[in-house]
Amino acid sequence: MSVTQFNLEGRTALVTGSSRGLGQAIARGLAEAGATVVLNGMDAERLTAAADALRAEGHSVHAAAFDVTDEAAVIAAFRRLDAAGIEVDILVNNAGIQLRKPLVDFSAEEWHRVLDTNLTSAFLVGREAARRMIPRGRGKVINIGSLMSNFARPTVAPYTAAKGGIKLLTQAMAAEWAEHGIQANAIGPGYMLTDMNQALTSNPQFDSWVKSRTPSRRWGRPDELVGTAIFLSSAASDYVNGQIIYVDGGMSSVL
Ligand code: GCO
Ligand code: CA
Repeated sequence: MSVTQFNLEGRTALVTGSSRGLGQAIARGLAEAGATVVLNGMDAERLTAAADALRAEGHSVHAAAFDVTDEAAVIAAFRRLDAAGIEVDILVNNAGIQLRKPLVDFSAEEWHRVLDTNLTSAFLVGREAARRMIPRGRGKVINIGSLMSNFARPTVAPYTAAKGGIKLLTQAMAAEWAEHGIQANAIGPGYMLTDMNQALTSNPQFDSWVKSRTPSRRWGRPDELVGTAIFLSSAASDYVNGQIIYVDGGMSSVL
């Protein structure tokens, strides 16, 4: 075993929802490990700014603006990557939204929007990536789950259902794709300091709940997901499949 197993030189990683938050941190980390990264987002301006920032740091970056919930857009985006000779060796299904309210107050439209963005997208993008990885006999799929892949709390039911689905979709991907040399795994972030959680970090009660409920007694930083993302993107994890690794300060393991 040598540390070169963690080297991603020559590999291309597509990270969905990577113009900010966890996705941007993961994309930066994979680039620092040597990968060429393909950033994705819906907002072309924000995506260009994120790509320019990574290029300014000396990394090899492509930007692919497409809606991960729109099957035709996903298919077209992969066809554009094919035409540009860009092979996705590593896929990080990170795109996600959060809506918080009592379940009885959710509309069907809001339910579908959360499930489409947080779960169906991993199927749509994963399917296109796997259709190209299978003939190559290798590939890495990393689905971003959550502490909520295994635990629930009030007001985030659609998100929790989607992240639970991500855990088992990851296992289903491993069940079908492992024989083709593909490893599909998940990362379950705990409470991280991201834009999506702004409403929580600025709420003193919630902030003290997270700190009392987390053995590490603090929120996580997005860059603290990078090591696990590099591990799951690299040869170091070639015999790891269908797993979810919680990066949560111990929250999911300790009462
Ligand atoms: C919430 C948060 C959580 C975190 C994270 C925990 O409202 O409880 O949004 O869902 O974002 O997903 O793993
Ligand atoms: Ca390649």
